[in-house]
Amino acid sequence: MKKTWWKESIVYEIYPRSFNDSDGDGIGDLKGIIEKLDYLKELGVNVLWLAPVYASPNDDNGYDISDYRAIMPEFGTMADFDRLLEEAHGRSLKIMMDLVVNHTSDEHAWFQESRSSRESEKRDYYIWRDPVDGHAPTNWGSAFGGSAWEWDEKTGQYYLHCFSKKQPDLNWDNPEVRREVYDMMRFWLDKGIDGFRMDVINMISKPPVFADGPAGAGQYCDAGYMVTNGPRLHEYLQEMNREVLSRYDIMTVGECGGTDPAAARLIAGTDRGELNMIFQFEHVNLDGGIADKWAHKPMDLPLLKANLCKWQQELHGNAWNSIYFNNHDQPRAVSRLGDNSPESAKAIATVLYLMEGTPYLYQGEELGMTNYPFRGIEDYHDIESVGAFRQLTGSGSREPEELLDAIAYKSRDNARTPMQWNGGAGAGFTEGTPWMPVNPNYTSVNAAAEEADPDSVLQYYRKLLRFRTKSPEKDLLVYGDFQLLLADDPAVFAYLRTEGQKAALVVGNLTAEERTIGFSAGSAHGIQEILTKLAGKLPALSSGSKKAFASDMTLEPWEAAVWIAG
Ligand code: TEU
Repeated sequence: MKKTWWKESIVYEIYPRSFNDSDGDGIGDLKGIIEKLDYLKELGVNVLWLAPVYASPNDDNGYDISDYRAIMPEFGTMADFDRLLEEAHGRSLKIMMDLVVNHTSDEHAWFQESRSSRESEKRDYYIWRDPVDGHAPTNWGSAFGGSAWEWDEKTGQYYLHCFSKKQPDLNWDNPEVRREVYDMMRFWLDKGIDGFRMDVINMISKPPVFADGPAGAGQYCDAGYMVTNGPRLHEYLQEMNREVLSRYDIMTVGECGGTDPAAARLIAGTDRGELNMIFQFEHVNLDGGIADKWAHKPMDLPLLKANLCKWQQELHGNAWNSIYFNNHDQPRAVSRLGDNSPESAKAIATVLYLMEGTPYLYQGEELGMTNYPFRGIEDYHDIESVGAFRQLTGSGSREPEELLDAIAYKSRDNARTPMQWNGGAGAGFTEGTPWMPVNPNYTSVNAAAEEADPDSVLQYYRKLLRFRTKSPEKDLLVYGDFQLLLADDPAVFAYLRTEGQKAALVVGNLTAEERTIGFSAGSAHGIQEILTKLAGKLPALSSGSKKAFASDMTLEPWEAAVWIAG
C-alpha cells in the first residue's frame, strides 16, 4: 500500500467560533487560534481543519458564505489568516480549509445578481424552477425544516436550497460555476494551505429531472436524499482533481452522507483521481435511524463494531478511511458512547483511533468535554435543532417534551459550546460574554487542570497520539490489516492489527461494569498463535492499570489497552 503523509496524519477540527476569543467579543477568532498553536502541537496533531472562516451572515454559522475570498470580520482579517498560516507552518502544523461549494449564502454577490432578473447573466449559477400547479416544483424538504424551495416574488420562480433558505444551491451543471469554484480554490491553495474538507460534496450533481420523492401527503422528502451521489458527481470531482487538486501536495476529504463502501471507493478509491478520503455517516446514524436523527435509540455496540469492521475491511488496500465520532455536527462521543467519565473518553479514543484511517479529532474531545445540559428549545442556537423542533411539533408528529430529550442528546449545539481552557471566568475562552454558554462542568473539565493531572484525558490523548505516530508500531497501526474479535460481545470492542510478523491487540471495555473477556479456543489458528505470544505481556499502552495479558482476563470498567506481539 502506498505510504503518504495524509495517511499518517492526525487531524484536529477547530470550530473557530467556539475555540478561543482573543478580543473579548465573546466569539472565537483567528488570533485566538494562533495563541493555542503550541497547545495543539503538544497534543500531537499535525493538521488543523478550520470550519469555515469566510465572510458569512452566519445563518448556519459560516456554512453560508457571502464572500469566499474574505475573512468573517468577527474572526479577524486576511492578515490574521496569513499570520495563522505562517505560525502553523512554522510549527509543522498544516492547515485544511472547509470548502462549502454546494451552496452559497443568499447574500453572496452571485446570488444577488442571479435573483435580480430572469435575464441575469448569473441566473443559471443557481437552481430556479417555475411553480408546478401553483406550488413548489417538488415535495423536497430542507435539512433544516420546511420546503427546500423558496418563492421569489420578483422573478416568479422558486430557488432550491437543500439547507436553509439563506443557502441557495449552486448549479454545478453550469461550467461557469465550476470555473469560479476552481479559481477560488487556487486562491487559497496558492496561499499555501494544505487541503480541503469538502462540505456535502456528493450533493453537487443534481438529477436531470426533478420529481417528487417518497413522502406522505403534505410531508417533505429530504432534498439531500434526492440529490446525493448524482449522475455527474464523478465527472465533476475528476475535473476538479485535474484542474486543481492534482497540482498541489494536499489532502482532501469529502463529506459524503448516504454512502456505503462501494460508493466511497468511487469517490476516494486509490486510482480514481477524485478525493483522498470521505466522511461517511453510517456509524453515526446507528442510534437514530437513517431517516430521522431525532429518533433516539441507544447505540448497539455489536452493530457498531460490525459497521466499523465493514468499513475497515472493504476500504483496506483500495481506498482510505477517515476515523471520527466527533465533529461540529455530532454530539459529544463521551456522552453518546460513554458515560461522560474521563475513563470512558479514554477507552473510546483508544478503540477508535487505532483503526486504519486518518483520525479526525474535534476540539475539546481531548479534554473529555461532554454534551451540554440543554433544557428548553430557547437554549439552542443551531438552525437544525430549532428547525426540527418547529417542524416536528408543528406537524404534531412529536410531543415537545419527548422531542426535547432527543434534541438534547443529538443536537449539534452539544459540540459548539466554548472550549474549556481553565476553571476561571468564561473557562478561559473569553473575557467577554460567550456567544454560547459554557458547559457548567468547566470547573473540572478544562485544559489547565488536565495539564496538572497525569491521569487526565488530555495527558492520555497525548500518549495515544504519540503511540500512533511516533512509536515503533507506527506503520503497523497506520497500514496494518484489521480483524474484528469478540464480534458478539455487547461490551468489549476488540480487534487485531497485523502486518507481517507484527500484531497489535486492541481491547476496550466500553461499559461501566467489569468485563471478563473470553477469546474462544475456536478462534482462527493465527489468532491463537498471537494470543499465546501475548500471554503475560504488559500492554504498550493502557488507559487503566497496566495488566499482563491473559486470554480470559477481567477488564476494569472502561479499561482499554494495547498489547504488541512480534
Ligand atoms: O453538514 C451536512 C449535513 O447533512 C448536516 O446536516 C449533518 O449531516 C447533520 O447535521 C448530522 O446529523 C454540512 C456541515 O457539516 C453542516 O455544519 C452544515 O450545516 C451543512 O453541511 C450545510 O452546509
